[in-house]
Amino acid sequence: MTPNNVSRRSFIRLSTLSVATTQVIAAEKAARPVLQPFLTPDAEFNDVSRGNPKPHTLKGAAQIAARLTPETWRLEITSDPFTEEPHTKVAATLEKPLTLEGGNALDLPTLLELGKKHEVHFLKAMQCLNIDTPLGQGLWTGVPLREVLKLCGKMNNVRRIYFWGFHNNDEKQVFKSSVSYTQCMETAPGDLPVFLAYRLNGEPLSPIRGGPVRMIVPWSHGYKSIKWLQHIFVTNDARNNDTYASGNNDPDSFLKTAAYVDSGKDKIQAGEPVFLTGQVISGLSGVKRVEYWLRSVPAPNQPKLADDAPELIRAKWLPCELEAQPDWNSILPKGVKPQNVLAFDKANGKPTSWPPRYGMCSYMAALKDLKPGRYEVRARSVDLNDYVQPEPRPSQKSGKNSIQVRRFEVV
Ligand SMILES: Nc1nc2c(c(=O)[nH]1)N[C@H]1C(S)=C(S)[C@@H](COP(=O)(O)O)O[C@H]1N2
Ligand SMILES: [Mo]
Repeated sequence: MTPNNVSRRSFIRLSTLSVATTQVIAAEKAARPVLQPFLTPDAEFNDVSRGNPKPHTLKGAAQIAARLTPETWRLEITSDPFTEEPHTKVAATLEKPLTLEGGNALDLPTLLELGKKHEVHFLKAMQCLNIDTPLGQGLWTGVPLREVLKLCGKMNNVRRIYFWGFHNNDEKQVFKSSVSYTQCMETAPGDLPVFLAYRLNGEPLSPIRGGPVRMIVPWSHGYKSIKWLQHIFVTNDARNNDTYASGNNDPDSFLKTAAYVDSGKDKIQAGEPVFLTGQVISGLSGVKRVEYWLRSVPAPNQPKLADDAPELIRAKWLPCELEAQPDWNSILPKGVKPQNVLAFDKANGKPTSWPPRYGMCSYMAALKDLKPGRYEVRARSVDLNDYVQPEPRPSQKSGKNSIQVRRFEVV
C-alpha cells in the first residue's frame, strides 16, 4: 500500500493550524496544506477485513442467521477445559457461563444497559501492525471488558482472555486475539481499559467497522480489536496464541510511535507552495516532536536510503509543526463531554498529551525556496524518551515504523 490514501484527504483545515499566517507570502496563501480529518468518518477508514465472504457483506437472512444485526447479536462467554503439565495443572472456570444453548448469551440491550453505568469513550488511532498507512481514528464508546466478565460470577484459574468474532462457521476463518488477566482487570492511572465498543464517533458501529459490537484494545495495533465480536473465552493457558502470533508477529506489541507521510503531487511548478503533511501516531512511548529532512536527488530512480544510513543519521532534520488541538466541544459527538473522554484532563477538558495517547494528529512543514530539480522528503518521530524513529523497536514484527519518504520534482 502507498503512504496515505488521497481519497480521505477531503478536508482543508488551515483554520486549525497555528501557522504564523501573517508571515506567509501571497503565493502560499493561495494554497494550503490538506490535512486528514481529525476524526475519520466511519466509511472512510481503510478496511483490512478478512473472511470469505467478509462478514460485513452479509445481507438480509444471511446477516440475521450470522447474528450480525442489533436485534440478533449475541455474545457467548465460556471457559476453556484445557490442562497440561507442567504449566497448566487446573482448568479455568466460570460460575455462570453465557451461552446460546443455555439461553443466556448477552444481547445488545443488556450491554447498552451496562453502558449506562460503565460507559467509556476513547480516541484511538486504528493501525495495522503490517500496513504503512494509518487506517483511521475514531472516538470509540463502549463498556470495559472487566465489567462484562463480572456477569459470569466468580472466575477461577483464568490467565488469559481470548475473543473472536463471526467467521462464517468455518474454523479456518477464525481470527482471535487475547489479553492477559491483569491487562483485562487493571488499568494504570492515565491508561486505558480494554472495552467492548458499540459506537464510533457517536453512531452505532457499522457492519464494516465490526458492528454491532467490536473489542477495542486501546494500546495495541488493530489485530487485538476484534470485529463482529461474538465469543469471549477464558483460559488458564498462559501462552499467547493470537492469530497474529502465527504470522511471526509479536502478539503483545504496543502501538509504535511513528510519523506517516502523506502522498503528494509528483510534479510541482517552480514557485508553487509545497507542503509536507502526514500523521503521527502516539504509541507506547509518546511523541516529543516530528522532524523532516529534505534533500535533492540527482536521478529519478535514486536507490532508497536505508533507515540507518549514515547520511540520514547525520542529516540536518528540521522540526515540523503539529496541528493545533481541535475545538473539542464542536468535534466530539453530541452528548460526549471532553472531560468524560479517557486520557482527557477532568479539569481542563484537554487530552493529557498531544497527540492523545494511542491517538494521532497531523503534522506539516512548508518547504520553501525550492529550485527546479528532484527532491526527497522524509519525516520521523522523536519519542518522549528521545528515541528517533525507527528506534526503539526497528523490528517490523512489532509494528511497521520505517521512515517514509516522498519524492517530487520541481519543474
Ligand atoms: N473478526 C475480525 N476482526 C478483526 C480482523 C479480522 O480479520 N477479523 N482484522 C484485525 C486487524 S489485523 C486489523 S488491523 C483491524 C482493522 O480494523 P478496521 O478494518 O476497522 O480498520 O481489525 C482487526 N479485527
Ligand atoms: Mo492488522
